[in-house]
Amino acid sequence: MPRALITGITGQDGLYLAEYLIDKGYEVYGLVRGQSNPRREILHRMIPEVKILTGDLTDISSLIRVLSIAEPDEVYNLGAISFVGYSWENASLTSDVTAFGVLNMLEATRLYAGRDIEKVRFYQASSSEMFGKAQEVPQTERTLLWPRSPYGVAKVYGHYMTITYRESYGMHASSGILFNHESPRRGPEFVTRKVTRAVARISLGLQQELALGNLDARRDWGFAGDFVEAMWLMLQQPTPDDYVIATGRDHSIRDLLDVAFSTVGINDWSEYVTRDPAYLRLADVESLVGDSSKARSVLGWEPKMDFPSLISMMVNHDLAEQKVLVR
Ligand code: F7E
Repeated sequence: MPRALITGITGQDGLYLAEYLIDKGYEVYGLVRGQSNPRREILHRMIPEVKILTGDLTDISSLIRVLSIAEPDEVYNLGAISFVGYSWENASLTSDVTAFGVLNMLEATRLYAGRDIEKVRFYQASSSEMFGKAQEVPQTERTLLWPRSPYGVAKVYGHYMTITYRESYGMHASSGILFNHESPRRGPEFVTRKVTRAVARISLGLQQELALGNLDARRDWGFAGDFVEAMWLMLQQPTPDDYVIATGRDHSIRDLLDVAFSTVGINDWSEYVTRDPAYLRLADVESLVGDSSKARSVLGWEPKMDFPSLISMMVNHDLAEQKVLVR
């Protein structure tokens, strides 16, 4: 039975990846941070097969301990402070976790593997936020990185450190440059879930307004459940590499509003949506769209769910969830 260790297992991607690997017959270990973390209980209820280990990406000794218990064949480093908006307010903490946490995980994995460096395969969750002020359209693995937030800068550090470990130590370390990926498990601070939840609540008469920031931003949004498959495929390749994972189609926040509101039969959303400068970013990433040709040809990966289906699915999930809450 192959063994996998996932950091960030209580997040959206960690949950989908754990389910995916368990279905494939893996023994899955998950790193969970902190004392009395309520997510531990939620994870246990959702996926009881996962073996939970306590540790923190900022504490390398805890990572060495966890690796020696899990004895993984594959390490998926998904743990990060991932909300871009928050990263300006907590730039130092974001760097400690999202940047130096990657170095800690790489170094702990290298020490754990010892002389047999090829015995462990490593996946790093890189991000399209690294492209920031995009220097070409669409973005590929060769596009110049130009991050626009402390989060983006931290991800660039992790990305290059992963490449450095691959090139210095011969580690089987790959980076997935994932464009935005969403699902009903997305946190409500991210714009897709914020919108789908608000639309569900507005249609049920539980909320009157939805306050947003930049409506002109464009993103390449895919389904998180599709994207975790690409992570696994990267680690099954004979040689490690970096891959853009994206749908290749971008949409604006206005398009997102169109699809979400029309799912509940509202065609004109202008009377419900207000603008609040509090949600504007100090430097926003205006537009991102990825070219995943390399992943499609080398990994045989392609996204299955399109944007309208994804957003409608999220609205319908939130309608069901909100109905239970008000019952
Ligand atoms: O913002 C605009 C906002 O917070 C998307 C993370 O998973 O994907 C995610 O980062 C856009 C931005 O995601 C609101 O200004 C307008 O332009 O949903 P988001 P993100 O920043 O793209 C990448 C790939 C990651 O790696 C990250 O970890 O939407 N926007 N109004 C708003 N955004 C939010 N959150 N809230 C608003 O009210």
